[in-house]
Amino acid sequence: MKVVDEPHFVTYREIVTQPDAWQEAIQVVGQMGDRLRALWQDGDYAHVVFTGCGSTYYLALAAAALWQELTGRPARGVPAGELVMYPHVNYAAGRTLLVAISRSAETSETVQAVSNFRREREGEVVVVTNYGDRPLCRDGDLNLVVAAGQEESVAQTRSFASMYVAITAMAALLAERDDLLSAMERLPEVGQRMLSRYEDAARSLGQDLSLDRFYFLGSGPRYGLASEVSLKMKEMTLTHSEPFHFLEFRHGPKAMVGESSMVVGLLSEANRAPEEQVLADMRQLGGRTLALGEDGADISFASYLPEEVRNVLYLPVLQLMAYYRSVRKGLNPDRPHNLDAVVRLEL
Ligand code: F1P
Repeated sequence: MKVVDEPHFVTYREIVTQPDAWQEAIQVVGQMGDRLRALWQDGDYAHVVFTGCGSTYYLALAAAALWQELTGRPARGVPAGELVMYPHVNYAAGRTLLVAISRSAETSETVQAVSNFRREREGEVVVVTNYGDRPLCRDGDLNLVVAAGQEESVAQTRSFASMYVAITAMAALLAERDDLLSAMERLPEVGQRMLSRYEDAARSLGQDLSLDRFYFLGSGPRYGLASEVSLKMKEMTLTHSEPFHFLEFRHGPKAMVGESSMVVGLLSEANRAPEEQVLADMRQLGGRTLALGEDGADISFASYLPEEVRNVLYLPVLQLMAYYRSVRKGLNPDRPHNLDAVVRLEL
């Protein structure tokens, strides 16, 4: 049976309704504000570890970079499986705040990492999830549950963005940046506008099957997000795709660039010139490029929001591009090849 080339899959609905879940994420953090502040102040943490698996590991990477930028406290993102197998190379001495991120709140490695942490380490656990009634939440000192991010499809889109917005709001709150928190209120409206403005572009790029490889470049707090959109390409479209830090791309990976490659740049404000130069160099080599940024890019946010809190805006158009490519390839974006929504293991 031919798959119709229309947005009938739940993944589509999940992508386009995500601004509502962002809104809820901001509210949830607002409601938990006093408890979060008390935990952070009483905890006196030497460092913060963010963990998850797959998409939520990439979220952990993005979250750790943003957290350290805003709060000044050392933070890192580590896959939950690595925390289980190699705790000594991933935890430093001193009290730790462990932030466990999981859409399902039941991924075995994440549940195990949290339970080991509670038994063996000094510190507290914050769980960030879309489901409040699942095993991981039993071990959280504090659970941030964004129910509006729940999903039927396997690949994370709305869920990822909702949890990322929750963590962005939590970082702004604990950094005592009320200016950032109030700016975030405008995110859902900007996200909605971008989805309507750029859906045609996402569709035509997604439907271009002359492209056979994608590279997503992002630096600093954007590397984790570049990794996540690259994973969407793999999961939904079974296409060769890799993420890199911008300047790393010249150190080997560019050997793969040619007319069938698309290099997507998640441009920053502070380092825009050297980042744009990487894209220009790749065009010289015959590659195609797509730039996303606040203004003057192929996909422009025009958000007027501070850079620290607008990173979620890189996601929706690229998720839609993966969605349309999946459908054009005759795949089912809701049920990617070989994947389950939750990985359950005997650990
Ligand atoms: C994590 C995850 C998903 C991925 C896959 C398996 O789940 O790796 O990101 O799409 O299908 O599970 P979770 O712990 O965030 O629920």
